[in-house]
Amino acid sequence: MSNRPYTPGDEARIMTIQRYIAETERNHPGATGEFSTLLRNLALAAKIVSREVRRAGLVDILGRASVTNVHGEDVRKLDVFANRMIINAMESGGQLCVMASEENESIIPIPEEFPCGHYAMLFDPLDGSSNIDVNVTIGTIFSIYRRVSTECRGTDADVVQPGDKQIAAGYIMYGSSTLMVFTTGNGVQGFTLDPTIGSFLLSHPDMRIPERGRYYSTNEGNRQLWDEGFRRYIDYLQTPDPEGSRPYGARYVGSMIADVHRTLLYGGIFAYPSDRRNPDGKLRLMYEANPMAFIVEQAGGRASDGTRRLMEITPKDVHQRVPVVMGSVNDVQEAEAFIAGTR
Ligand code: AHM
Ligand code: MG
Repeated sequence: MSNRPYTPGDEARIMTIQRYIAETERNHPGATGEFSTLLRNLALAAKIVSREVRRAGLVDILGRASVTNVHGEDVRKLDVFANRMIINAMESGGQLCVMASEENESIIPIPEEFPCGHYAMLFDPLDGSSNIDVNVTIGTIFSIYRRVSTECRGTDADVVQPGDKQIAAGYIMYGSSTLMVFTTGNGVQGFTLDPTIGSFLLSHPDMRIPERGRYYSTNEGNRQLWDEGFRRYIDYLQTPDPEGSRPYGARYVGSMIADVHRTLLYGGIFAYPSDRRNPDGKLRLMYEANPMAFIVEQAGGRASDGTRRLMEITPKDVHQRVPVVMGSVNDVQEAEAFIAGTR
């Protein structure tokens, strides 16, 4: 899609997410449609969560004005609410065998009353918890695998697979607009929700990350807790060079989706390294790091834990944490060199 202004007749070229999924499926002879239905259900779940996120502030005002304050609890617990809505939207579709969520300690089996399918889904219903109540961008992250167990209702093995085995991943960002960005291993597509017609429209086709950027994104409040190598790397980015390619600008929202999305579009680096307080990092491998790594790699970038490719890590636990360094290839390689002490 070009950036030229709208001209009459453009409607014919509009690519909705439904049409995109259907056309992609047509290019896969033998596809049963199960996976396409799963993606369509996800888009629907995204719309429902988006509606609730958009209404949250309003509901809060109404809630405070009312004596009973019936909605107040929902607003404060918007992440729990989003979790419930995604489970509701996905469990009855018949495509999933099991789910896992940041909000649930154990795996989420598909209830007996619904058919079970060939896929497993992990998700973080509303990432960026510190930003939920202050009207700053938050989002949903998802990751989809093929079932590997022989159990129709799935087991832990289905949701604890290496990131390399993902067959789809993406995020829905509730920012100035609602955007759904995903990959099925064939590039990265971004769709913006047009609230007037209730459809996701292709707005960011074939997203590519620049090979190098001008921004770094990390929580510098942790500086004194960082390892020497990463501290030296950030010092390096802040040091002016004669060519003017440094210092880099600092950008940090504190919502991984927003920070990685900006990094995808402008290039640069997003990092949540290990530190003295979080020796394994803060972010979760299975439903935060791996899906975002899949997106970043599919856009031509690089995603590691500082020393090895995130998607090659053999996971042990659905909630395990991992250090994260992702973004433009050249920037991430440079960070890895500082972390390894070779620069
Ligand atoms: P959450 O799952 O509790 O929302 O935590 C994950 C979030 C990420 O979105 C973000 O990158 C990071 O935590 C920010 O952490 P910090 O506040 O320590 O900078
Ligand atoms: Mg999270």
